[in-house]
Parts: sequence; C-alpha cells; structure tokens
Amino acid sequence: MRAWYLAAACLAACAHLLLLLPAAGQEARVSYQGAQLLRLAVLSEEDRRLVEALEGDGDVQIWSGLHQNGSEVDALALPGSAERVKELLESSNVTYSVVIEDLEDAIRSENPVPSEEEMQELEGRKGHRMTWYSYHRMAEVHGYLEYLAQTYPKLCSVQAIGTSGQGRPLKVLKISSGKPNSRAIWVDGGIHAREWISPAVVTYIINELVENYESHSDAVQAVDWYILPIVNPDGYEYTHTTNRLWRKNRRSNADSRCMGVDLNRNFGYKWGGKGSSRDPCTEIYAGQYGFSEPETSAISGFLTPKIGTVKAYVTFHSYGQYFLYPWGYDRVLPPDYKELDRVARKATQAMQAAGSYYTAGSSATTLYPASGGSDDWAKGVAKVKYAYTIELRDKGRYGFILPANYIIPTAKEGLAAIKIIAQEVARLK
Ligand code: 0X9
Ligand code: ZN
Repeated sequence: MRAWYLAAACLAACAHLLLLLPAAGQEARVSYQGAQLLRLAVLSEEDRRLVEALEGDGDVQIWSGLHQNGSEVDALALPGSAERVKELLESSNVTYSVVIEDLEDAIRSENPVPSEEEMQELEGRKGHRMTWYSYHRMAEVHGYLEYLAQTYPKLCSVQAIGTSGQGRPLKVLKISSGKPNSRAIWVDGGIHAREWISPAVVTYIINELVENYESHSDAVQAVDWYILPIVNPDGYEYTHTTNRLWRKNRRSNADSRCMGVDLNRNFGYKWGGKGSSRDPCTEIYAGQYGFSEPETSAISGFLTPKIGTVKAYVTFHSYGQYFLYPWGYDRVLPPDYKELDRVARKATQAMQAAGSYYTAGSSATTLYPASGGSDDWAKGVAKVKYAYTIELRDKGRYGFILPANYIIPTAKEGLAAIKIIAQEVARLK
C-alpha cells in the first residue's frame, strides 16, 4: 500500500520533470541563457584578429560584419563566455554595446505559439493552420501548400521535387494560370535554417498571389511561379526543436565530429572558391563536391530541364536588408549587370515605399565574396536573367531572432519586390 502510494505521488510530482528531459534518441535543446549579442567596433587588423581568435576558441559566434567593409561586427558571446569576452574587449580597447542582453529571453519572446484550441478553431474556419502572426513548423507550411492545391486545383499544384537528407519532402507550389509556354519565376526560402523570416515571407507571398488573386492578377497571369518555401526542412525543424541558431542542413559528414553542409555554398558554379570552407566544422562548409547534398541537387534537377523558361530566381535570406545580384563568388560583374542593377533599384524603391530601406548591389562587393551560392548557379549555369538574393529584415536589432510581429511588415516588402520582378519578366523580349 505504502509503496503504491509513493509511486503514485512520485508520478504526479515528477511528471513535469520528465517533460523537460529529452525522449530517448532525442537531443536536449540548446540553451542560450546568458548569451549576449554584442556590437563591436572593429577598427584595426589587430581588433579583427582578436575577434577571429574568440570565434576560433568558441567564445563568440559571428552574426555579421567581420568579412564586410565597415567596422561594425555583430558577435554573439556564447553562454558562459560573455563576461570574459567583454573583459577581454575592454582590456584590448575594442568598444562595444550590448544589443541583446540575454538571447534565451529573446528566443522565448520571438514566437508566441498559439494554443492548440486557437489552431483548431483556425483550421475549422479556414481549412489550414497557417497564419503570419507566428512562425510555423514545416508540417503546417506543407499542409498549407496542400490546402491551396486542393482548394484551387485550376491554379495551384504541389510537387515534391526531392527529399532532404533525413527524408522530408521538398515541396514546391506551382501557381499557373494555365497559359501555354509561359515564362517562369522561381522563389525559395529557408535555405539557411535559422533565418525564420524567410519561409514566413515566402508563404505570405504565396497567400497573396493565390488567396488575394484579384490584387495581383497581372503577376499571376504573366508568369508561372515555382515556389519552394523551405529548401532545408531538416535544418528548419532542428532550429524549432533543438538549436535555434543552426544554419546548415543536418546530414552527417565524413568527419563525424561536425554535422551539416552550408547549402548556399554547395551549388555547382565556382564551387569551393572564396568565402567557403572545406572544414565541416565551420558554418560555411561547402560539402564534398558541388551538389553533394540532396536539397541542392533537387533544385538543380528540377530547374535544369526548364532552362530558357525560368527568367527570375529569387532566394530569400536574412538579415541586413540587402538586395543582391551576382556575382557572389568574387568582386566581378556579369555582362548584363546594368539591367540587374536597374531592376534591383526599382525593386528596392518599391520596398522602401512598402516600409524599409534595402541596399542594392552585387553580392561580393556589397556583402562579401561567397562561392557556391544558389543565385550564382542560377545566373551562371541555369541562364536565369534576373537572379537575386534578398536579405530581409532587420539591420541587427534582433538579427536572426526577429519577433513574429515583424512578419507582416517584412513580408509586404518582399511582396513589393517580387511584383516588380514579375513585371520586368513580363516585359522581357
Ligand atoms: O552568405 C550567404 O550565404 C548569404 N548571407 S547569409 O547571411 N543569409 O548567410 C549571402 C549570399 C549571397 N550570394 C552569394 N554570395 N552567392
Ligand atoms: Zn542566409
């Protein structure tokens, strides 16, 4: 009797503890409690070396700036290192400010997850669980694409163009008014797992083109759309369950210490050049060879037969508010860069009218050289006229942890850009 009572009491009391422990085979969630986002003024070569050493020792994670022109570097001082990093910066006369006091707090307030009750009510009312008030898991994004295909079968269809390393489908939504021989535009998001604003903006664009068709009928009539909201579903899910700041995909490497390939270094044009790494433990690991990863090879397999019809390739990333065109592999420009630049400027004007200022320019000169990017492959191999990488909001206040209430304002800017690109594609000779 007594033993039974103790067991029952423990079950009740310990249940919440058990919930915190990961289930068998599952990794524990990475906590960023005590991690601080610092903005550093890196003025000299010596300062730069200090920051690189801190990164090499695993004390900081660079978020932006170190390989760009200008002196501002955003670096996340990792849990347990923040106080020591700040002391070292002070003793080395590197000035800094604290942008995010505690990253775990920021993560906690980023995404107000609605209750299951609210979601069920939404599903009953709308037939899907998608909103632009919070960031959604892959299953909800994919469920939304299926809902559109079922609801608008004349306009929309869904196709899995391949599967990720862990077997998740790479779902593309095609939006087409059905005109034969139409030109096409490719749009993707979520190649980098932690850039949550990207799939959110891409699904917003989808929603506008389909559910708000009357407002954008020109864009839908003029071209066929192929839209892949989550290029890297394994990484994306991992940022939801385990490590909010994961960037790469989740395939095991030959060097089993470190997982994942940077998919935006794995495309097969100028693969393995500047701004990419052969070291699997870096964030910019290019993989064993160009298109070694299922996610990138699915995109090339899908688009290669469409060469000649795809006139624009737009890939959404974050953050920094940049509108970038090739080349990314080095500081050189394609022969028609003036036309790329003209459309970039027109699009950024529309984005500014919709809300925010974006800097237009070529990738390598505006940001930094980085080879093996999807945009360079689209331009260099798939012969896509307008290849753009759009780095969405913000400019560093929240960085990757952009609170969900910024989804709609940011998405309005993305939509404004996409509409200009569609207009220009329609005008092509
Ligand atoms: O480094 C990248 O892959 C992109 N920036 S991010 O902060 N989202 O990681 C920029 C890619 C620009 N395009 C090329 N370099 N090809
Ligand atoms: Zn990115």
